Amino acid sequence: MLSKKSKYVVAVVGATGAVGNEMIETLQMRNFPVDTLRLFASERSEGGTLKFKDEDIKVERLKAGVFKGIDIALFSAGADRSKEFAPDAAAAGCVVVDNSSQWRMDPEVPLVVPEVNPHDLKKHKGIIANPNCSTIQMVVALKPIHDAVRIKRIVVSTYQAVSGTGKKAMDELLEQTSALLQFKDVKISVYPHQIAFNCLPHIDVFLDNGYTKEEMKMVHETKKIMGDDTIAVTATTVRVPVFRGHSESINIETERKITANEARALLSDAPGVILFDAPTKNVYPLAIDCVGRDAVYVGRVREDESIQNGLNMWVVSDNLRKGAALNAVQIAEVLIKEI
Ligand code: 25A
Ligand code: L14
Repeated sequence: MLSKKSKYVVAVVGATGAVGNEMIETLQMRNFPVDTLRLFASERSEGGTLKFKDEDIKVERLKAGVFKGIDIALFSAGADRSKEFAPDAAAAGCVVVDNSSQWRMDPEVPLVVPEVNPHDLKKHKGIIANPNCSTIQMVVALKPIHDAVRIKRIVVSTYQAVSGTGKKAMDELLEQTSALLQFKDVKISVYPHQIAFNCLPHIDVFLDNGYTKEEMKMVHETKKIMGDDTIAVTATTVRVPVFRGHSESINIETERKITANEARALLSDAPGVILFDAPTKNVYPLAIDCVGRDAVYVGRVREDESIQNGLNMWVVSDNLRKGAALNAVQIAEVLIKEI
């Protein structure tokens, strides 16, 4: 368990990946009290270095036994590595904040968005799960509305950036776009189809019910984070040719009536939210404007005229930042504040 210190030994597991890199940057930017930073990745990256506060830090290979003496480990090296190494890390006294899908629905593991359910952190037993990127930005925007008028049902469609899949997917979008503009053949490797100039209704694997795993993560994780199993959620998750920043079209049905103006007032005071909603001036959230920013941006707030109590909104955030690295660092910040 974590004990109170002025500075902590922190590890980033999967440090060379898209999310890992962002974690290092976020620790630096937020001035997290780091005593020593340890960086882990696979043998491919062993011996390389990454910068943290002008210091070159060696990348170490992740293997059994490395977590002794580490206070907090931020994991983002995929579910298999989390399954293999997080329990060992926790047993060695290290608190793990895990960005993979491995532990999220485990009843013993808190699934936390600090703006929504920080109290769930108290129950942790060494592993804390960081939710899916699309779910995080959605619950940050919907929590104040749920508290005010209770959300009965959510219908969400996502427009997700390629960086969620990692660096190789960003390279693929760039290479395919460049090839097409030069009238060359495109190479397809990361996704099952061409992503440049296209939209793929397919994120993560397909399940027996016809939904993708990404869609079902949004269903299950939303209920767990909100602490309310009665919210009905249905999702369609779509990959779009955007490098960074997930956009979401969200429709909700609420128990009690809320007007668009009342919803805007709630959202403009909500923690972690920036209301960006002046459509007559062409002001609404855009993925390209959210890159490198912390907030969840909300716009296009409208009453759903097809039902009694309904709203539509457009929600955008940087998937590598609030959707992954920032949320993980914020969890670590709450942890060290509350011991
Ligand atoms: O298993 P999952 O959950 O489905 O996750 C699959 C991938 O999704 C990303 C992450 O990719 C992960 O690998 N991911 C997972 N959760 C995510 C989330 N919540 C998420 N993305 C967004 N949100 P990534 O590229 O972002 O990060 C990969 C990191 O994990 C390290 N890693 C991989 N295997 C490891 C390992 N670390 C320890 N032990 C292992 N066995 C990986 O380090 C990276 O830091 P690396 O050293 O393997 O990668 C260094 C460079 O090599 C490139 N590369 C990746 N795969 C290959 C490769 N090069 C050659 N051949 C390959 N097969 C990478 O581009 C990287 O730059
Ligand atoms: O956190 O965009 O479960 O490919 C897995 C797939 C995050 C993003 C997760 C993607 C994700 C991801």
